[in-house]
Amino acid sequence: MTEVFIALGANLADPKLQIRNAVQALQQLPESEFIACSPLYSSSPMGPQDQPDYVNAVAKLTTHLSPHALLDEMQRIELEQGRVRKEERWGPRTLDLDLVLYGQLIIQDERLTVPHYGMKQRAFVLVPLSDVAPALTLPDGQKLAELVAACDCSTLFRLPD
Ligand code: A4P
Ligand code: MG
Repeated sequence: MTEVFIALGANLADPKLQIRNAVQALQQLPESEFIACSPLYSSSPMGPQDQPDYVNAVAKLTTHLSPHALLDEMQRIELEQGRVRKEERWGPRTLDLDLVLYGQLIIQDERLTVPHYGMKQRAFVLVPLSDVAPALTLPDGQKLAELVAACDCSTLFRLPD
């Protein structure tokens, strides 16, 4: 079993409900065990500003699925929740699932970049990740706690449970 972390983001069509439904779908994944989900956070959009705030969270699982089989499952869940892939970079979406970490593996191919390329700069990934894995060290040896301490959390708000 490999420990994996998946970042969830949504900013359309009742984002909180989208995240809750996605968590339920992740709980049903084959060959996998759902361990925990962080609290939900509200965050102002990174990228184009003419879109609603996001709801973000991070889920922790263990899995026997390969990284690519897991990505297939994640993309199936995105599509089942009405995701329409548009041209605009960083545009609004009903649900985005990003594979943040797959154990300590480093993956770089045409479908997957793991660790996720933006994770170190994104408070909306780092903070919920540290909720579910406070003692984590990244594959490059960096401590998550140090990245969290250095990140700008000024537009990230924990939502009430
Ligand atoms: N892909 C490569 N690596 C990965 C990975 N680690 N996890 C490939 C998931 N997918 C990965 O993804 C495009 C392709 O990336 C996939 O086909 C997969 O093979 P996508 O979901 O269609 O595209 P995207 O998400 O629109 O693009 P991108 O650049 O990944 O966007 P991001 O980085 O996910 O950013 N603001 C706030 N506050 N909160 C957010 O959650 N999210 C975004 C999207 C923008 N602004 C945001 C947030
Ligand atoms: Mg994505």
